[in-house]
Amino acid sequence: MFLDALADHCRNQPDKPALQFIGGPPVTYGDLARSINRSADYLLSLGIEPGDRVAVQLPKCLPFITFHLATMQIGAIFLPLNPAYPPSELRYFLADSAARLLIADAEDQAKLDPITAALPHHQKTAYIHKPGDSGADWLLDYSAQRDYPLPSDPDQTAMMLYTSGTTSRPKGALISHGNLTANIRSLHEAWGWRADDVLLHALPIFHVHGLVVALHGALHAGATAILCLAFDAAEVLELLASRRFSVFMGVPTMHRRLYQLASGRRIDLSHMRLMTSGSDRLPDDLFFGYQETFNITLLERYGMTETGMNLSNPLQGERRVGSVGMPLPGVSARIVDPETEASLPDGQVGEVQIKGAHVFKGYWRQPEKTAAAFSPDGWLRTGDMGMREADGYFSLKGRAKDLIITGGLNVYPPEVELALMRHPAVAACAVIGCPDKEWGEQVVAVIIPQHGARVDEAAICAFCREHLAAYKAPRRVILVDDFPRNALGKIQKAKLRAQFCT
Ligand code: MCA
Repeated sequence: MFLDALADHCRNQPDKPALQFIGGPPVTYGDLARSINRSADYLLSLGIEPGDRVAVQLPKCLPFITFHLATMQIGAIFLPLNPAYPPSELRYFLADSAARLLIADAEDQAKLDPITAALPHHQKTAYIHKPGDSGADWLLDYSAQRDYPLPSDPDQTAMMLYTSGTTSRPKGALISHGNLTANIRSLHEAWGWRADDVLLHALPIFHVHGLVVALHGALHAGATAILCLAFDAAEVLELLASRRFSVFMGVPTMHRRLYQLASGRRIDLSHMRLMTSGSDRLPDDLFFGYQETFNITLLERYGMTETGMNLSNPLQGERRVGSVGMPLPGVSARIVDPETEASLPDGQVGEVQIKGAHVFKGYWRQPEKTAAAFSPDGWLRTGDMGMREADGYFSLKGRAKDLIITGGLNVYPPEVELALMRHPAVAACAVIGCPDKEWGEQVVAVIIPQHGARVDEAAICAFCREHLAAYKAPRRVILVDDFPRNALGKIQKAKLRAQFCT
């Protein structure tokens, strides 16, 4: 499994750099093994047991990575949390997951203590001082020597990742060791990961993209990952041009910024073995702009939290503009009629459904939602619309679900609408995504104010930021007297988009 491959690299190449944060010292595979063992020893000293949830809300730093790997190593369930979550969202994730332990930045103690004090399952918050500087120095008292048996049951849950829902609060998607391993093996084969690869890692690590696809990818190959603390386009472009790297993964907003920064200059990046784009559709102009400016063809792929990666353009062969490629090794994909779930012929648009050993186990304590996620014959309903061409390439054609993707992050309108409805001046609202060149889409709130209420648009946006992570908050507020509705009284969002997304 993935952890076995990592353990082999730690044994066989202990002096090779596994990771290095920009500006920090290299962390060899031997160092990484010691840090993971110390972290595991610490977790066990607290009585953390297999199946317990260990939540981590830290910036991008070494302790995040070592606690991630150590949690999975002892059979517990790793729950990463975006540092941008405001207290109300955090409270929900910690309560719903019944996490026993939270590992967090000491700077957030005043915010976190009142939340965790009220949670019955919460045992402890381990605060790390300056997590970006100190590494895990405070763990020096714990043993780095003990060898912990690695989980051997592929069905054992390794990670829990919250995904929002179209009709409900976020759900914890349970990803097993077997899921992670199946997906990383597929990617290894399809993308030709090599031990001499050097990954430039500029993604956040609290999502599947940055944590699993990028970081696990490099570690599984015994390669080296160089990590930027945050995405700074100028820094990343300079590093990419330095010829020290072979792999880079980004979302379209990142690629857009790199492309715009080049502003017409030709910068040769053809030495890069692999540059991928995902988490949102890659616009055609960016695909061609990259070829022209950087002399490289981006490889677009398609995945989701519940599965990791599903489809990919080929490493060798045609990387087709507007296409997310073909199923990865071990992955099956089909296009079905969204009503009848009958398979559709090539060239027709329907829902994309996925099967394979990488597909998640289900949602945490939500058997009905888990059942609803699958067709009667066991295919995962992605909620994405797509089409298969006769030669096997798939392309995405919109969404069956009410979802906005901004900067590669999913925002579910009902979640924003719920927050808006808590504002006393809002009588009714509808949240839509409007196309945006930089972000892909922009969150826009269309509001009917309470009778006689004065609505301050800036205050509405600020109110949302108190209750939601900032990227979910509306960028624009539009006031209306009424909504277009269908015969059943349902708001017609397509009409709102046609009217207001100009
Ligand atoms: C930051 N802001 C955003 C977003 N990110 N607004 C909308 N959408 C966003 N995604 C806002 C901040 O709140 C802030 O607003 C302002 O933009 C600048 O914030 P900053 O932190 O400086 O932004 P940034 O560092 O420039 O971040 C942009 C980014 C980042 C680098 C594109 O969003 C990012 O790393 N996106 C990648 C997300 C990702 O990894 N997705 C994978 C999900 P203000 O100034 O008003 O406060 S996994 C997935 O989707 C599946 C599995 C898959 O297929 O990969």
